[in-house]
Amino acid sequence: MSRRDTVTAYIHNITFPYGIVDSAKSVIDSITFKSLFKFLNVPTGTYYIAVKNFNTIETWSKAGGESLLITDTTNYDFTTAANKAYGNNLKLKNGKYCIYSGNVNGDAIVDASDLSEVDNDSYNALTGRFLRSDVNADGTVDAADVSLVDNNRGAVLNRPFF
Ligand SMILES: [Ca+2]
Ligand SMILES: [Ca+2]
Repeated sequence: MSRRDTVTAYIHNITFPYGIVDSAKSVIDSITFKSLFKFLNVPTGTYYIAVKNFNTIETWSKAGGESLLITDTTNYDFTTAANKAYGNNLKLKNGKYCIYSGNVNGDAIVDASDLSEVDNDSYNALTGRFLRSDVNADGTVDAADVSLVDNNRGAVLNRPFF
């Protein structure tokens, strides 16, 4: 991660239709890769945790769900193993399992439409903070971003239902 970034975490029921029980936004630290989310409406139980950032693939926690206690803090670390995400939907990079970036249009897949948007913005040499096509978050949309989206092409949302 090259900067702190806002992530939304959703708590989903473990059974069909996997409805959202609660959600919270927080900022992931670029050094520790940690963030604290406060959920005020989640009874003790087993849930899926889904996380989404503005240009990543939404990523769900491992199959079977996670036990959350109403009275306590639960730590969930996606970075330690591929199977921390539902369907092993993580990419190993520099020793950490990472959420796929490059989903600049915020749908469920990294594909040609994302690539096309980044390619256009790269051609126009867009600069600025928090541009969704600036996938590596360095403030400029250029060939490095195009390459990153191209590498992640085919990454898809993976969850217990479709
Ligand atoms: Ca997309
Ligand atoms: Ca960039």
